[in-house]
Parts: sequence; structure tokens; C-alpha cells
Amino acid sequence: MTDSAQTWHKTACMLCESNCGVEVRLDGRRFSRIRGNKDHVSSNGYICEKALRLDHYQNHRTRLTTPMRRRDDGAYEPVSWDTAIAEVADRLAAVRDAHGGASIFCYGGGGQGNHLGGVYGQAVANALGVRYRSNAIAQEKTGEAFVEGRLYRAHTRGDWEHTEVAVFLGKNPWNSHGFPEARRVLRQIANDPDRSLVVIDPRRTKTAELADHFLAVRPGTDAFCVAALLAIMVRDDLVDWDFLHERVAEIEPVIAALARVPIADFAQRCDIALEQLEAVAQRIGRAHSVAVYEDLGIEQGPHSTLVSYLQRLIWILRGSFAKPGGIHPHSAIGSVTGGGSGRGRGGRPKVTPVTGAPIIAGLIPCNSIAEEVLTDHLDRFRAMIIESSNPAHSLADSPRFREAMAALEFSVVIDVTMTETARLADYVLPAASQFEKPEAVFFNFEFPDNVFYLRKPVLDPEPGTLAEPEIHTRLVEALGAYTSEDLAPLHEAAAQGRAAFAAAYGELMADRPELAGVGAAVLYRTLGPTLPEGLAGAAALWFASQMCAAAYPEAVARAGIAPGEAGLGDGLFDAILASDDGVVFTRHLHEEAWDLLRVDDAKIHAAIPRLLEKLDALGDAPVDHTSDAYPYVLSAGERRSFTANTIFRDPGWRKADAEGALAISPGDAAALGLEDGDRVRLTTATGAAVPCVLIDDAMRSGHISLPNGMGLDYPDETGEHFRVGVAPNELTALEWKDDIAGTPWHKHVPARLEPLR
Ligand SMILES: Nc1nc2c(c(=O)[nH]1)N[C@H]1C(S)=C(S)[C@@H](COP(=O)(O)OP(=O)(O)OC[C@H]3O[C@@H](n4cnc5c(=O)[nH]c(N)nc54)[C@H](O)[C@@H]3O)O[C@H]1N2
Ligand SMILES: Nc1nc2c(c(=O)[nH]1)N[C@H]1C(S)=C(S)[C@@H](COP(=O)(O)OP(=O)(O)OC[C@H]3O[C@@H](n4cnc5c(=O)[nH]c(N)nc54)[C@H](O)[C@@H]3O)O[C@H]1N2
Ligand code: SF4
Ligand SMILES: [Mo]
Repeated sequence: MTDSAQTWHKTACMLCESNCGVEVRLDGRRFSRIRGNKDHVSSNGYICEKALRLDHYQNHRTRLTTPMRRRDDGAYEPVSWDTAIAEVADRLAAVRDAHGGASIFCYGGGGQGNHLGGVYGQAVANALGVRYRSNAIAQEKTGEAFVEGRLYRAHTRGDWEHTEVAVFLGKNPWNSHGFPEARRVLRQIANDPDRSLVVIDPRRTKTAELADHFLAVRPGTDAFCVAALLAIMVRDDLVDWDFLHERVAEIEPVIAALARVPIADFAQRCDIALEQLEAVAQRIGRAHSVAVYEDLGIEQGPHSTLVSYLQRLIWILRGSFAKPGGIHPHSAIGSVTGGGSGRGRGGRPKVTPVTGAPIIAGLIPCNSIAEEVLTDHLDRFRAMIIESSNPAHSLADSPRFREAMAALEFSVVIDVTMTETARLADYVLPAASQFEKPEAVFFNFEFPDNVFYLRKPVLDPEPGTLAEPEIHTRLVEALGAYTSEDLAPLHEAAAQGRAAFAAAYGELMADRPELAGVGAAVLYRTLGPTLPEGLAGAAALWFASQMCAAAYPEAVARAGIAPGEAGLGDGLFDAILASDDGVVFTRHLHEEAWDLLRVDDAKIHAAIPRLLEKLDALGDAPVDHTSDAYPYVLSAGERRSFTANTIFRDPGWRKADAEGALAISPGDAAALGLEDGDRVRLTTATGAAVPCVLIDDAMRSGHISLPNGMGLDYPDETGEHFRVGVAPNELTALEWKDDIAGTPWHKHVPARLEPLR
């Protein structure tokens, strides 16, 4: 073997939000070996089985290597980059000129491992006057954002490493991870007699098997379950009154509402024994700290925003905040929500233009997107820019989304491969892969030490592809946002050093405030060329670092960051560029958590009247939405060992569960005369499929489950396309959604099963 084949290159796994540090060895452009990076600042060498398969992302049969333009007959033809950029810019400008920037909708901008491109995509959006955008977060976390916006105006996370009682609510970290070294942490809690693991899930997941308390809730009834738990805590005085008096405003109406909860009735509705709920309440009630992690199991089901609220009351009642083992807000270096959108005249829109759906965290609800297109309303969306996302597969009711894309005047997709969505677009622009450019995520949610990792390219871009910073900057320039004369002073200043550059950049933005919106492109063109080779795409982080240092100067300094030529933010940027293993960018003290809440009185505002009304009305709500025609509850899209959204397209990456079987309880299978491996007809109100069956005694009777990310088209050796497994959103519907946040009920789809024999 040559030396280069022996070299380990540091990067990250981008299959889930944990982004564990990995090292890869190359054989040409193939990843010949992969291992965890022991020096990585947050993952410390930890990886799961999926990371070992990353070569299936980097090397496969459907990598795009040239821009594509759709012809009138629907087929795609390759075009040059110059043609593609000029035509895409012209077509977008034409839609803007005819109908305004608000008629152009942006979707995506990042996935599980790549958020840097999205910063530059925002520059294109700003150049066009785009006002509406969304991404996958608006089909999971906007209910949470609604609640946290009212309680304390911050995003929070739990301290899983230290908490005494960890509660996982509709979250299966054994499979889905989501925090550093998830499996190690789960095992540690499970093995420690002084700590407890509580799991609330209808399925006895791997996480549930480790639990001290497993509440096998009836699907869709978590609101009853958590309300009963809270009511027991109030009834039995398991509440930290000192904390409530000192740190919480408006607690009285909350306590009063909880005192009205009919505990025994609610326990029955969620199908959990009263004694079990009491035992959990007692355990939480005597704990020094408790932290709750909610995820898709409740976010994509009935009453989801209400449950997001109720679960937070658990740790609020216990005062488990701003201390080790508790819940904490965190610093940020960038944002994955719509923070930057909707600038300009009239401020940020609060509802969508056609259906008036609520915009939360700057994102329009995913279930409303197609309806904002398929109408003759004058303010409908007429064009879409989609990046790093596969909404024709991942949004509810795929047929409706396909219809919406067909109705657009113009669409462009930026992706590494010809996805289900790309195949509906007018133009497809091929991006360099995540291992061929600098990348980073803004999923930086740790406290008191928060970490950021800029990964450097392992390979040169695949010929024919460009990295997103270059693609977007070319689009911004084709749209005429600035001229090369505008940038000349910055080029000169950049040659003199960072201090001169900072001064010149500040001057330009003061003179030409309209350029602030395309600042990322300006930085890429001017600061980018002065950065180490291959890292020009990191230029926008220079600005993000300044903002971060300005927001948390003491915490950045405490993290050991020394000021650079142009101040502390400049020093932070250099530290990020220099590190191969990630950096701690802020180090807070626990009591400073209160300063991170964006409320004037540094208090938690416990009462959310709209949700307290819902709590009072809960007794009248049905326990589920099944019927004689659709007697099962289908979880359409659970995370398994071998699912990774739609990041891998080659089905050959799976070592197990190749087809993505439909999991069903032994009793239900027997009643239908089904055996393992049988095919069954699965029907919902919107679609039907014929999955194979996996009989699994971890399933509750009446609950069935399909994995996410399946049903992608992929060519065999002859070029013939085939599809493995069920695409879940052929089975879901736009109307099944939360009435506050508009998040879909992917985990609660009424369904029918019919044996084929
Ligand atoms: N292996 C793998 N890991 C991933 C991903 C992946 O594709 N594959 N995707 C990543 C992404 S994008 C995300 S958002 C996260 C999601 O991570 P999770 O939310 O943990 O993933 P899910 O398996 O979809 O749902 C979690 C649990 O909800 C349960 N559930 C279903 N219905 C109900 C209910 O009514 N009540 C309750 N309490 N629970 C219910 C399911 O049984 C399941 O165990 O995972 C990330 N990690
Ligand atoms: N029924 C059902 N639907 C669901 C879910 C469910 O549980 N059930 N889960 C939902 C959730 S939580 C999520 S997060 C979404 C995920 O769904 P999406 O947000 O659509 O994202 P991914 O499937 O992760 O797709 C990532 C895309 O990025 C592309 N890509 C990879 N690398 C690059 C790159 O470097 N540059 C560019 N430009 N593109 C790149 C990939 O090819 C792929 O097309 O699905 C949601 N949909
Ligand atoms: S899939 Fe997630 S947990 Fe597994 S190695 Fe990749 S980033 Fe880490
Ligand atoms: Mo997600």
C-alpha cells in the first residue's frame, strides 16, 4: 500500500444530527476504511454501525456530474454551468419581476450534516426578495418552537450525561441517536442504581428494553399520559415550590389546571396502570435532576404541541433547569430555522399568503406547501428553489407535492443526485458531495460547553460539480446583486490582513446596506480566496463568528479563544479553521443559563392560555383516530438501524431489514393469519402498498410500523430502475396535522391490513 492509502482523513458522519467525528482511508475516490475519531471534541471516537457504510453515499450509480435542464418532452439534457446559472437566474428574475419575490419559495438548505451551503442559499433568497421558506424542521420541531417561544424564548436541551432521571418521550435514541455518544450514555444510566431511565413509547424499543420504567402508551395518547403524570406530581406535592416562587411567573393557572385533571380516567385512556404512573411521578419527585427528550413519536402525532408543553412542565415543576443534569438553553453560531428570512419591507410574515397557516420560527408548515401552490390565488407560490432536501419523498402526501411541482412556473433543485424531487424540476444543479467541500452543522445544542466542528474536504469535487457556496455566489452575481467594482476595496483590504478587511467590510455594509443580505456571497468572493486551500466555502463563518463573539464575549473567552487581528470573533474564526477535531466555542457557567433566555425578567412564563384551554378540553378528545375501515395505527417512518432519511440511495447499503418490513404484533399477525415474510395489503385513506411482514413482540396490538427513507428509485447494472420498500408518504395525508403548529401525523396514520393469500 502507498503512503496515501495509509493516511487517515478526518471528517464527520452526516447520517444523523450527531455528526460523529470519523476518519477515513481512501483507495482512489473510495472509502476503504472508516473508524471513529478519538480526538473529536464531542464524539470521542464513538460511531454507530451506519457510519461504516458512508462509501455508499460518496460512491454510487446516480451521482450527478453535470447541470441538467428539462426539455419539453420531459427528458433531461446536460447543459454547461454557464448556461445553467444564466438561465436559472433569468427564470427566477422573471418570476420575481412578474409576481414579486414573495412568489418564490425556498425549501431545504441543509440536511443532517450540511448547513454551510444554506447560508449562501439565503443570499440568493435575499437577492430575489424571497419571503417564504421552510425545511424539514417544520414537520417536527415547530410545535416545540411555539411552546419554547412562549415559555422563555430560547431553545433548550437536556444534560443526558449527568441527569438523574432521563425521560425519552416518543424518542428512541438507541436507533436515532441525537446527542453525543447516545448508546454509551443510555447504558450508563441503565447500569447506575442511582439513576433512572423512563421511556414512553408504544413500542418496546431497544431504548425501552434498557428502561427502569417503560410506559407502553397507546399510540397518540401521550397528552393524557403526561397530563396524568403532572397531575399526580401536583396531587402528591412532588413539586419544587421554592423554584416556582423564585424563577417561574404565572404558575398558578397551571397548577389549577393540573389539579382538574381526572387522573384515573386519563391513565385508562393512555392504557397505563395508575400505579406505574405514580411510581414514575415518585421517582421524578425525589430526583435532584430530570431531563426530558421529546421527538417524532409525539411531534408527529395527535396533540403534539400540547404534549411539547406538558413535557416541559415536568422539569419546570421540579426546578430542573440551569444546573447539572437539568435542562439548559445554549449558545449558537448559526441557525437552522428561518431566522434570516423575510427581511425587508413589512417585517417577517406571520402566516402563509394563501391558506393563512401559522409561520413558526420563520418556517411555513410543511403540510401547507402544496396548498400554497395549487390554487388560483394571486399570491400563490410560483417558483421553488430546493436544496439538500427531497420533499417529493419526505413531505406528507407525495402525490399532492408532485402535483404542486408540476404546477409551478419554475423550479430548480440543488442536490448530489437525481432524487424524486429533482426528477420534477426544470433545472438540477449538481453539488459537490459533503466529503468534497468544507461543511458544518448548526445543530450545536450543548451546555455549558458548546461545540462546533468545521470539517475539511477529504476529496476534490467530483468533476462537473460545484460546492454550494460557489453555486449560490454565481447565482447572486448573475442576478446583478453587486459588481466587481463594488468588491474591489474588499479584495485590497483582504490582502492587507483581517483588521483592514473587517474595517472595509463594515464600511461597505454601512454605505450599501442592501448588500447585507448577500453578505455570504461577498465574503466568499473576497475573504474566501485568502483562506487555506479548499476552505473558501468557510468564509461566511467569519461573520457568524463575529456575531457569536458579540453575543457571548465572556463565554467565548472562557472557552480559551484568543482574540485575532480583528477581535474576538476573528480569533474564534481562526480557531475553527485551525481545528481538525472541532472546538469548544462557548463555555458558560450554569447560572448563566438564565441570561440565555430572551425574556426581560429572566423567568420562565409557565402559563400558555391557549394550551391550558386545550388541556381542559382534553377529556372530550378521542383516544385515537381509528375506525372500522381503518382499525390500525400506522407509524409511517420509524428510525431503524438501517435507515438514514434519503441520504443513501443505493439499497445495497443495508446489512439487515433489506426491504424495510412492516412490524406487527404476534397477536395481530395471528388474527390476520400472517406469518413472517408474508406480504400484506396496507391501505390508508390516501394510498396503498404491499410490504412484507415482520412479526415483532415489541409491537403493541393495534400498532404497526414502517421504516423511514424507503422506496427510493435506483438503477441496477443495466440501468433499469427499481424500488425497494414502501415510500411512507404515499400513505400520509395533508389534513392529518397538529392544529397549532401544522406538523404532520406521520406516526398516527389510520390504516387497514388485508392478507394476500
Ligand atoms: N437510524 C437513523 N437515525 C436517525 C434518522 C434515520 O433516518 N435513521 N433520522 C434522524 C432524524 S431526521 C430524526 S428527526 C430523528 C428522529 O428520531 P426518533 O424520533 O427517535 O425516531 P422515530 O423512530 O421516527 O420515532 C421515535 C419513536 O416514536 C415512537 N412512537 C410512535 N408513535 C408514538 C406515540 O403515539 N407516542 C409515543 N410516545 N411514541 C410513539 C416510535 O415507536 C419510535 O420508537 O432521528 C435521526 N436519526
Ligand atoms: N412519513 C414520514 N415522513 C417523514 C418523516 C417520517 O418519520 N415519516 N420524517 C421527517 C423528518 S424528521 C425529516 S428530517 C425529513 C427528511 O427529509 P428531507 O429533509 O427531504 O431530507 P433527506 O431525506 O435527509 O434528504 C437529504 C437530501 O440532501 C441530498 N444531499 C446530500 N448531500 C448533499 C450535498 O452535499 N449537497 C446538496 N445540495 N444535497 C445533498 C440528498 O441526496 C437528499 O436528496 O423527512 C421527514 N419525512
Ligand atoms: S449515524 Fe449518527 S450516531 Fe451513527 S455514526 Fe453517524 S452521526 Fe454518529
Ligand atoms: Mo428529522
